Amino acid sequence: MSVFPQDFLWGAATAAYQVEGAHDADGKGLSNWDVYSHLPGTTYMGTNGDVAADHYNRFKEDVALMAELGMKSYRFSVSWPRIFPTGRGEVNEAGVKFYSDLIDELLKHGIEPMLTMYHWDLPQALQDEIGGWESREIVDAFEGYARLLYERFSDRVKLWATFNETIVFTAFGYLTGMHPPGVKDPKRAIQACHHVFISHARAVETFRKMGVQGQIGFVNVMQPNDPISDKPEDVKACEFAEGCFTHWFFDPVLKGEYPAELLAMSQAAFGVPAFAPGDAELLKNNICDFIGLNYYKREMIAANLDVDGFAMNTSGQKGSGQELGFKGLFKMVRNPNGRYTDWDWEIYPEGLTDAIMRINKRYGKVPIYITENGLGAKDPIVNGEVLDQPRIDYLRDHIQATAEAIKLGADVRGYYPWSFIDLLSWLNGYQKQYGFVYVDHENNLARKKKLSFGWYQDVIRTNGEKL
Ligand code: BGP
Repeated sequence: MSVFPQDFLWGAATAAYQVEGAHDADGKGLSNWDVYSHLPGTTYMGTNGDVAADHYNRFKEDVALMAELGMKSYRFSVSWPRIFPTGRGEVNEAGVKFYSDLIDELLKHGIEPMLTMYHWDLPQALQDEIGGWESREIVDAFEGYARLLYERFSDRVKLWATFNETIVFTAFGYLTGMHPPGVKDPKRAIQACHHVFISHARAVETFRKMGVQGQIGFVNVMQPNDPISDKPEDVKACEFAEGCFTHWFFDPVLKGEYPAELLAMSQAAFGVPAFAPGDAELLKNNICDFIGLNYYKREMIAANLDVDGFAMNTSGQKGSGQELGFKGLFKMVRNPNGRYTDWDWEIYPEGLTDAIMRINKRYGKVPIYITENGLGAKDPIVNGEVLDQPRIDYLRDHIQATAEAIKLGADVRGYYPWSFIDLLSWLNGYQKQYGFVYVDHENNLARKKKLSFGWYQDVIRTNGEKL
């Protein structure tokens, strides 16, 4: 007997900027990524999502492949500037039609849509006109966008997520400067992040006021932090890292408040987050229905008196990453006994069981969807076949880790590997692949099923019994 419930949602995920292409088609406005990726030196070898996997034009072919794979659900994101070219005001009906057609096509094949409203592609006009996430005005703009999505799609979409990985687009966007708008300032990062939580809460409030039938959640990445040794200074550094990376991002949406100690520290050090009247109540009254959990790796943490900086391996040359850290607080260090990908991400399936159970412990039995999990690799091609056995091994071990958590009592309702099809990796170009479907960039973006495609087909068909 499978430990996965009968109605478990076996799916796969993508995001608009990474898969759609057609960046200026049919009235779409520019996003922050359309602009940023064209600035010299921002992405791996200058790669961008102008064309990506051309999913915008080939979505019917892609949905047919999803159906062949047996997917029960598909997680995708909506590009805000496709709907509102300048972020608010006039609606671009052609953009609405694209997602409406996509949703119809999915439902025609019995595939349940899971819609993410914001997977990092902000209308550039909102950046230019109001200052993006740093501005309080963004809350109204986001609520207007959310409302339009509910009006047009809630007759067919039942699973909604507001934001994808707030830690990444706020910390990379405003703290390390690696994502748009390329700012490096903790104070600005923390306030931008606060506006995301408030926008989320407002979108949840509107969802409920409008009586939308469905569930609304928030997607966070979680990399469980473990201390590199049992020395008290490493354990303490690790607790602090877990607070910053995990509690800061889960507490506001699952408890309706920030972790008190960290909040006090942040306000003392930087004067932020600054609350507007009503913010605390808004957070408290709009706890979300589920959490989307993205899991790729864990982080080993050590006390840190020396490292100050953030330089990632974006080339896929194993070992080229540097130690990352915040001086005086903690650093992320390599596990001498760990297995690593070519991008220096630790492969640690037990960490997924751990991540799920840490959520359970802190927040109770909240419904969880694993909204991303996967192996980024340069897949071997032998006689024209894409033999991605390492991906199969990775996913199998992580599905088992999910089963473990279910056995321990967690309410896990779905599993969406990243990604359905090969697509753009934000900072790592097209050579870091994750998909079940290969996209041939030398041959007009032709689709080809990888070895993992047939394997995942069996997993879904047997409800996770045949791994
Ligand atoms: C998550 C993002 C995805 C995806 C994935 C893989 O953080 O939500 O959009 O990109 O990570 O990351 P990468 O492409 O950097 O390997």
